[in-house]
Amino acid sequence: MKTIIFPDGFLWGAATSSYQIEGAWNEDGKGVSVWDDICHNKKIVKNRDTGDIACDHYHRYKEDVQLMKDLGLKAYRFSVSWPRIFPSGKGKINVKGVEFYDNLINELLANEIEPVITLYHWDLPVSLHTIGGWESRDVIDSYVEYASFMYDHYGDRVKKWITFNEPLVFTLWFYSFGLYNYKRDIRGGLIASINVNAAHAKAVEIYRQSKNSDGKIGITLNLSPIYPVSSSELDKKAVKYIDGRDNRWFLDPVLKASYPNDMLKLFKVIYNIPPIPKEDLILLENNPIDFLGINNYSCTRVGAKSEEDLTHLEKLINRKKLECREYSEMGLEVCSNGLFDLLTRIDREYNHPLIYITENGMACKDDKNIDGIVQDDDRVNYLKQYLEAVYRAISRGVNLKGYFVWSLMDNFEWIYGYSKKFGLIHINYDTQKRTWKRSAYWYRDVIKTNGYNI
Ligand code: IFM
Repeated sequence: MKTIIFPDGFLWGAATSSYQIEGAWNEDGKGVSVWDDICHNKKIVKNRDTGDIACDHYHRYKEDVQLMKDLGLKAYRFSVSWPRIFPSGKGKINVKGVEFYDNLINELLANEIEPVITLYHWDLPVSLHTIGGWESRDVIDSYVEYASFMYDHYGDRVKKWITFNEPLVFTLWFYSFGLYNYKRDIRGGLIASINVNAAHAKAVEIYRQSKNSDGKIGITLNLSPIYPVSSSELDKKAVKYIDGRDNRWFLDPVLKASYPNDMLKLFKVIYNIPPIPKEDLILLENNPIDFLGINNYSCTRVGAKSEEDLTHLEKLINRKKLECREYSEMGLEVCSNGLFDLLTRIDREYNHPLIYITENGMACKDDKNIDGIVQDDDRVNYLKQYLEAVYRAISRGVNLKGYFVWSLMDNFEWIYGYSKKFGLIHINYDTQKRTWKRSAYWYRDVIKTNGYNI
């Protein structure tokens, strides 16, 4: 048995997002978000579930902060619902919505839990979606207006800001399966991703100019280590392209103020994307981040059967399960060494950035309750393995200062509705009763002792 002890001051946290937990979708003047619209009007979400009530966190935030306190969390990462603050995306502010986050932040601070805010975790005000969503440069200005308000109003108490959560997912992936308009539109997704990077850089710029600029600002990317299914040259090329699309396309702008040349060429040939505006690159250059948030759950295995395959990037992902590996309920391979590879690679190739793991966790079956504790041994094993990889990376010199479990509690898992559960805390959606899982007790002890036995 080995004991792992993390460095002093390591930031132990848990994460959630507004649409996934808040509920109160139309209360107190909140505007409609794209996810309200998707859930109400499109037949895409499993069981036609919606986030209308979700975990009812909007009304139960005090009880939830108490849970965090009992867990011993040092930090809580949550996102703000943009349409709760600006119901139409810009212009008139909704005072009640502003008050909700004031109360939440004050409650966290009163319990010595650091609030970490994600400005955007996918719930775009629907009025901005109708003018083109992230494909429209006008949305950048509205986002900057929103961010600016947030820093001015909450920045005296909030000292860690995340501009966006997982741009890869809400641009390239959502557009490529037609989430927003039922039309596969990878080109649109690429244009959206370019605009999001510009919005990110502007949001960093105005943070530095705000009256509360004494905190830290970064972005959260979902990143994956990419492995070839064989050592053939074709498979290695496949790795380069998927790594280019899913990792470098997002890392390079925020850490090198550039876009990867190979991908620019490929995307021009396949999707005829326009050139990156010069002013975007200048903005990115002038506005570096303080930290990189990394969300990681698994690894990606890829391969190509022919040169022709290399121009259809989706075909390169190998979705066949390998018999020797373990998989989560999301069908994702448990691959903690992959996180180690990813962290050491980013450290090496991107000049030793400050990193927080802003999400990591597992969807697993956890419907047994013994003596009042929900049994989720698979999740405990998963977290043990992944935290060990984090520890190894830190020991190798990676500048990693904190870790947030996804998620504090079970919640609305997007197109999977409530069918996938990631929480440390179980939610009974009929009664809204919160019940601790075994993983919650385990994590509480990890935080208390700043480590664990493996
Ligand atoms: O629930 C999501 C979250 O919103 C973004 N990152 C991945 C999580 C689990 O799939």
